[in-house]
Amino acid sequence: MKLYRTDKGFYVEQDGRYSSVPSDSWDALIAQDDLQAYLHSIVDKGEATEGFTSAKILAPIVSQEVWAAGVTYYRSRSARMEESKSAGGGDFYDRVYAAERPELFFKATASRVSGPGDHVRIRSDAAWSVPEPELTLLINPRGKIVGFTVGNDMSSRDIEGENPLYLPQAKVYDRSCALGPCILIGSEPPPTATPIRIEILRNGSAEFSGVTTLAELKRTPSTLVEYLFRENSFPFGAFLLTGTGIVPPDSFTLAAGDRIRITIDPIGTLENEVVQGTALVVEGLNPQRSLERS
Ligand code: DO4
Ligand code: MG
Repeated sequence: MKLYRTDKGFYVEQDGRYSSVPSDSWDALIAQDDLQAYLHSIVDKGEATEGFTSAKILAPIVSQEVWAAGVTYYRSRSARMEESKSAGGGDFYDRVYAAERPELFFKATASRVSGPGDHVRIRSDAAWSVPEPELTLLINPRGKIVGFTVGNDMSSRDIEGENPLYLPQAKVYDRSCALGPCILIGSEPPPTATPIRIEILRNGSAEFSGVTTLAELKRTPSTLVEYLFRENSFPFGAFLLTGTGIVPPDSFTLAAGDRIRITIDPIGTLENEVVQGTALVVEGLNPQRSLERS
């Protein structure tokens, strides 16, 4: 069962049938005690809705904070150790990969998040930018995983590699995160054999493609959530990106115009075009954007 946030309201999909969800508040909807049972009761009514096909799908976020886990795949550990070697940071990544406590960092507020079909941005002061395709958890205010979506943790590798203390600048900026296209409702993650795929198209042809599976994820989603909610409350719930297992070769950097497609089959495909420059900063800060559908 999938939940969509659109410019025409919220829709739930099951077996190809879409039903409208009679709620005005995304925040209240996803905080419901038994979201899954509630949505099932709507789907069971069988009121498939044609409106969905003409609706614009929005990022599935209103007031939630977005956090991310890092170095949860061996590939990420090795890539970070290499990029930060000359800054003396390599050892940190190895240690956090092996440690009991995971790396968790603040990633984005809703105004910095792009939905399906929106632009994502690369920083103008970065020379080495990559997308990071990540299974993303939706956690309700009581710390329970209520669904899953696809996340893109856009990152500036030269900035984070220069000094690990620059991580927030490498990770948090306008449109540095994309989420969507929907929330796959449930508390159990997809099977470990599930592939996470990325394809980056430049001028229409594949510039890079990669695949990993959830079997490579070193930590369980529930352990990551347990650490995130330690000493921290999230009145509107939170998204947690679970880390990347795909890192393009060091010769690769994103360019304006690239199209990034990330697919996690039971959820869907998140596609965004890359832009660089300041014009979108203004659009990204437009408060109307977050009022499109609260
Ligand atoms: O520690 C740097 C960030 C790691 C990260 O974002 C990832 O592994 O996905
Ligand atoms: Mg990441």
